Amino acid sequence: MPEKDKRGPDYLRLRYQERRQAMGARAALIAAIAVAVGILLAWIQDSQRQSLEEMLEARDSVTLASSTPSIWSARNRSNVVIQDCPNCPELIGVPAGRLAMGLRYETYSLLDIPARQAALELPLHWAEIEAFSIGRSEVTKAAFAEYADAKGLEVDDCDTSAGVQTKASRGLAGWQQPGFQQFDNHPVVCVSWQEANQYAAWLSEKTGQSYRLPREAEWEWAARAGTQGAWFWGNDAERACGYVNGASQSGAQTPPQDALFPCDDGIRFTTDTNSGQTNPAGLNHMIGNAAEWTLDCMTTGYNPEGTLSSSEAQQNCPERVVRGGSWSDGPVTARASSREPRAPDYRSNRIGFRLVRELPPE
Ligand SMILES: [Ca+2]
Repeated sequence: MPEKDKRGPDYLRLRYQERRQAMGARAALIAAIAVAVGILLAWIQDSQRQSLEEMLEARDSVTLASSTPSIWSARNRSNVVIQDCPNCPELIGVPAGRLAMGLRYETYSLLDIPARQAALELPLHWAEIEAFSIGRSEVTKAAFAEYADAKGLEVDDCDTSAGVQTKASRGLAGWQQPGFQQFDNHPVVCVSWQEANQYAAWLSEKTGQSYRLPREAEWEWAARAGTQGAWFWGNDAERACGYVNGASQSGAQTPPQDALFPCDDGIRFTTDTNSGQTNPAGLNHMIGNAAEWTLDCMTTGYNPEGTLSSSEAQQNCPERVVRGGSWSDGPVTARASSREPRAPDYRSNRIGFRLVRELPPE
């Protein structure tokens, strides 16, 4: 039989109170540490945001004073459109120049861009651009089909989680069936970075010309075409539906990646690559419709000395840069300076591409 506790109820009550006090003190200490950590994190975030804002403001004054929109005026722009074969891109010449590349303070504050996303688009820096020519539209489904037929390329694993009514899926969907209805003049989507490059190589061989994906700086130079706003028509998101096939009110049933444009374009998925208003360079759908692969390797921010990465970095590159946003993106993603990192073998029904040809039209 166990021996009875002789210390009595008072002793036990005392022990109990002591234990409760000790637990209370420990809880108070943990709470104090949590508050201190919270304050520290908030301070770090605040100082990061502050330095981001200082960087943006300092650079903006340089940019806006030095912009040269006149080379993009209709008077100075070449109206020559060239096409090397029936399904080849219709090419428009883009002048050489100096691009202030990256996020402007006005855009950052207007759209309340998350700090982590903004950091990818900074610092604002100068990029020297040589003349080139670029497809006035995204590569179409019909153009890609010619290549896919020639190479026997089949439907393959494509991320159709954007905008499809059924559950998010990956599997049998591919460029032929991206999860929504498309016509021949729509942009091809569900094409990986590798496949886009292979298409460019095939087209180069076929035409004897030099086709490739745009460098990221070339893409932004052509998309901005001398403009400084979030979009080529300015900073007014309500006017977006006259200019961009992004996620607008008619796409409200689909889960967008960010807030919808505050207007209705009546288009839910992709649309005719030659439709809509062109930008001052004469290009269609640089923003929206299909988001577009570029040649470059993603970096966490820009090298302020220039944007060209070393060839070594380009070869061992885990993620390439996608630009312009798509039919399923709202104002935070579908704009001139936003950057999206994607693995080179990734396929999505949001992402297609357009090509450049290295020499401008004569
Ligand atoms: Ca596009």
